[in-house]
Amino acid sequence: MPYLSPALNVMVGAARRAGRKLIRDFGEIENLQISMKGPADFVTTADKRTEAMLVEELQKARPGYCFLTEEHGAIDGPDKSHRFIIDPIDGTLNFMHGIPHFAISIGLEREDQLVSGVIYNPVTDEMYVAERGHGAYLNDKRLRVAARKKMNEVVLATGIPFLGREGHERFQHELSAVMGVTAGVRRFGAASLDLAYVAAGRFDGYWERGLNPWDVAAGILLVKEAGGVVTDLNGGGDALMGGTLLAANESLHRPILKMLKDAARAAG
Ligand code: 2AM
Ligand code: CA
Repeated sequence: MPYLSPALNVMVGAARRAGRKLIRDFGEIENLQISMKGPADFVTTADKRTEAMLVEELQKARPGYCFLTEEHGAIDGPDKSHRFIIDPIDGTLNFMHGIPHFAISIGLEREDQLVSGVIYNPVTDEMYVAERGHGAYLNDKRLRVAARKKMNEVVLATGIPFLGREGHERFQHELSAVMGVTAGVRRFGAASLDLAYVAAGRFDGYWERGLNPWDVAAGILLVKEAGGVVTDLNGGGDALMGGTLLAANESLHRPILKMLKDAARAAG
């Protein structure tokens, strides 16, 4: 059984409740695909409402904590030593298209250190939790990153720079370098779940640029507590706020980092 600190317990409860509502919203989405207007406005509303539910419940249980959320940005509180980092729907584009691969992500920082994390996929009812120093779990199962060492056996996840983002050419260089030596690359569209899958040993690694702290806060802790290594794409410790990230097991992290750096350099 996972160790749930009182705060993590509150986070799990909030994610479950918000997840139940999100499942009903997701059912509606399927009906909206065929309408001319599409589900965009509905999704925006669902996103905002989910975030409001989470913030309200967490605020009630932990009055005074600060927040950093996708919809509101920073919400200041008197207790500066604690901060919840929330993504109400990570994988919004999937959600909007009726693709059942999205999650609620909640991280908690104490004194600027990630201490608790929850990633919940309400469709599959997969609840990923991690508590600093107490390991990472998927439901009741303890997680460990994959042990694979041979590059030709690994499956890496990534994110493709989307509409309006720079770096398409650099990404293509990175992708062809990785494609040439690995067993395969996956792009599922929800950063939090990519990290959860690394923690679960499903993916051997994951890299992406253009990330926000709420996409990755809980996932960084999950991977680390599952024995993995997480850095930014310079190899430094700024994966949470720096916008770039590489997660992998201890043996693969360094060679993958080098490969990506070389490819990015070649792209100019
Ligand atoms: P979001 O769904 O919460 O916005 C991975 O590519 C990450 O980028 C996702 O976790 C996703 O988080 C974010 N993202 C933001 N805009 C996106 C877009 N237009 N397409 C794909 N991902 C997007
Ligand atoms: Ca997100």
